[in-house]
Amino acid sequence: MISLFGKPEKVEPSLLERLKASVSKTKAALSESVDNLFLGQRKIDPALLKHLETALLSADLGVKPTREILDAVREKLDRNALSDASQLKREIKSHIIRILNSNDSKGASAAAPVMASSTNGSGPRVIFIVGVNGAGKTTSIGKLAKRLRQENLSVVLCAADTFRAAAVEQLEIWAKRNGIDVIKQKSGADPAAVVYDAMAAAKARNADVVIVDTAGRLHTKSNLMAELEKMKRTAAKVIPGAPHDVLLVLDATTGQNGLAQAREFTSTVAVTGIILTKLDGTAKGGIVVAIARELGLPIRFVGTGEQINDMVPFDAETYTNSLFD
Ligand SMILES: Nc1nc2c(ncn2[C@@H]2O[C@H](COP(=O)(O)OP(=O)(O)O)[C@@H](O)[C@H]2O)c(=O)[nH]1
Ligand SMILES: [Mg+2]
Repeated sequence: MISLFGKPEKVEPSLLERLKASVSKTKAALSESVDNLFLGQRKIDPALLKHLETALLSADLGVKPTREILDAVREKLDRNALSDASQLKREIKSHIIRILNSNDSKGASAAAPVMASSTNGSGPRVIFIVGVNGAGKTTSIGKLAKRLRQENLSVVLCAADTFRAAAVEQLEIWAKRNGIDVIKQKSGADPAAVVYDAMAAAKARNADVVIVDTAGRLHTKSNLMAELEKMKRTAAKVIPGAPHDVLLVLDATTGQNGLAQAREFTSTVAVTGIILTKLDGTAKGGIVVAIARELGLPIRFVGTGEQINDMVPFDAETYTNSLFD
């Protein structure tokens, strides 16, 4: 069974280690500060709650989730249901998991077609990768292709970021690592024309999946969005129903700024899921909570480094546990 877009049944131990390492900074900022709150047997009082609020906000959980968590904590306190750090942590954890899981139903609908794609002859599954420059789109495509290849799926890459010559070359490097092909044109070509070629090639070859790399020039926002629309229409003409997924790549180190960018994208393109990159470089891993809460989109994968295996399927419990345990 292809677990690519589904809930991972079990995150492999090696991946779990990688995830743990990548959230270590966030963990230090969050979990340890919760522990510190209780040093010297402090009681849970308003001052302590203020410190907790600061810890949650500085891990970038966002204002709304932080307020919700604090409200829940206060409510339990009023009922004398919380007395020590471990109970407080458990309460925070269960809230975070609830927020992270609240978009799962949306995830489920995206999961099924991936699994069907290789068997029911409905044509290749088309995945668009969108996001601003430098977010990690091309790198994530390389990692995603690796996962798909491990599932024995045939993959075609589409170099629709035609704006920079280097972008095509970079995609080709990842293709080579995966032993797969890139459909490309000259730099400066119409991205929709490249999409057309890639769809036709994937169909002719009976490929299972096509992953489309796109440009991310946010400063020409209306052009970019018009360009994306055109690419989507073109894809659908060749492969009905395409794109089946539009994954928005977000750089975790940009924190709340990244969230603002994400809103720009989601307001114009029908994004179906998030790949959150560079979790390894930030103490602001709480951004996953803000994303789930604010965007209402499932997080599919998190990037934990620059190498081909440095991507972990996202799972709320695993993620939250690695933050606190
Ligand atoms: N540490 C780390 N670096 C990453 C990750 N994902 C991407 N990068 C780096 O981010 C930079 C930009 O990535 P790229 O894929 O070119 O972004 P694009 O412009 O969106 O296609 C590169 O130097 C990547 O190696 C990640 O999960 N962790
Ligand atoms: Mg790129």
